[in-house]
Amino acid sequence: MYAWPASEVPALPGTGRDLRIHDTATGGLVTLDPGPVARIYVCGITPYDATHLGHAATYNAFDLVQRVWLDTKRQVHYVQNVTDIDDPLLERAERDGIDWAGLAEKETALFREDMTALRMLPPRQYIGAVEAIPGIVPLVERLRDLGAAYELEGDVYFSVEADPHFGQVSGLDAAAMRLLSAERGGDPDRPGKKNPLDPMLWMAAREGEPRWDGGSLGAGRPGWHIECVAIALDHLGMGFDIQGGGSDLAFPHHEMGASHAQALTGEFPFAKAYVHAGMVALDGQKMSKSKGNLVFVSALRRAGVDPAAIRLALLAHHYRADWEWTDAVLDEAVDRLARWRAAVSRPDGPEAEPLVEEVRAALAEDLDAPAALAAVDRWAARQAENGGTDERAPGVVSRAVDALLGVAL
Ligand code: 5CA
Ligand code: ZN
Repeated sequence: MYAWPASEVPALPGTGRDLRIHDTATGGLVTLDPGPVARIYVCGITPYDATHLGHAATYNAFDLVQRVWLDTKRQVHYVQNVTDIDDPLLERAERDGIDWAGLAEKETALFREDMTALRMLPPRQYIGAVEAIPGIVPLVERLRDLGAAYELEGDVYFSVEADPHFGQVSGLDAAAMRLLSAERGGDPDRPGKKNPLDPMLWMAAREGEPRWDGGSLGAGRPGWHIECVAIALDHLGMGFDIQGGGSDLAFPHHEMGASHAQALTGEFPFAKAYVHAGMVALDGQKMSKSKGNLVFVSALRRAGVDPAAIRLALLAHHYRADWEWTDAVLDEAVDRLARWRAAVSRPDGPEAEPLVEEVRAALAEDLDAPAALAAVDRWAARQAENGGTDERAPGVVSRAVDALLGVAL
């Protein structure tokens, strides 16, 4: 699939800082030491509805990761998927009496527009589950040949016991895993499974559902976790720097993905860090397509909200926090954008280099965007109160806000 156009990332004076970031697997901050090309995989949308602010907040976090890396003069190899075949998509298409593939295409197109408007950097590879199927089938066959997968009434399951490191991403106990598995697409109560937690790798064709050639697996469609593993291994290989997504993906999705890959290759780890963004809520509940309590990025844009203000609203919250979207959050972001734009539109101002260093330091320490915003606020306040004499300052600030925060002033 094609992704979306990249906005330019201006180069900044001085040098960027190495990222320290929270890793779910170790439960603490890790200093990543990527090579000249940092590698990141971020789980993409399941395109059965429009992009909401929860999605946007999660993609914003990983966009910041890229911006910190780019500031250290590294290249970034970023891969993202689109789960363009899965149960929720089929269920929504059935409910609305529309074609599942057309629905996926339409919502993916809208996602691209939202990402472009929000100035999110595009992935180098943007891969749909459907187009990944020819690569998924041999992986499932190999897992089966290794004894890490088994058949149950034509479906193929992964055996979680096949990976000695299973459980290390989420650190959850078996009871907690079982509960989450039932909530998040698993089938722990299906009779005949070796372990209730075992996830499906390949689902045999069901009456009336789309199906693909599965070679020796028979016709069917892929499970969810193996989709991301196939795409990540194909483009990034083992031991890439960050596997990213919202905190609802830590278990089972990222846990199972890591185990699939580790069982397939005999190598450890799948990713050096598992990074998870907090959940955005509306009216006290996690924003989710299944609950329908959503604020869509596209709806705000249609209502005339500047995408830069939407982005500032996201940046005002630490990526790991769970937070609530309210009108006040957006109003505050609109005010902040106006203050910043006024501050950089003057011909001179207070010295900018110390501010650039503050923003760099804040982001390098577990992506502390609220601290970065506070630093820019202080510069803008000094500009409003006393002004300054540095003629380069407004330009430097506006380039730094663009390069490091993705906000065009
Ligand atoms: N296609 C899979 C990943 S392979 C999927 O989870 N799709 S999704 O559309 O449900 O979610 C896309 C991303 O947005 C995931 O990283 C998910 O964790 C994140 N996300 C979903 N809801 C929220 C929310 N309310 N707040 C923050 N992030 C969210
Ligand atoms: Zn995924």
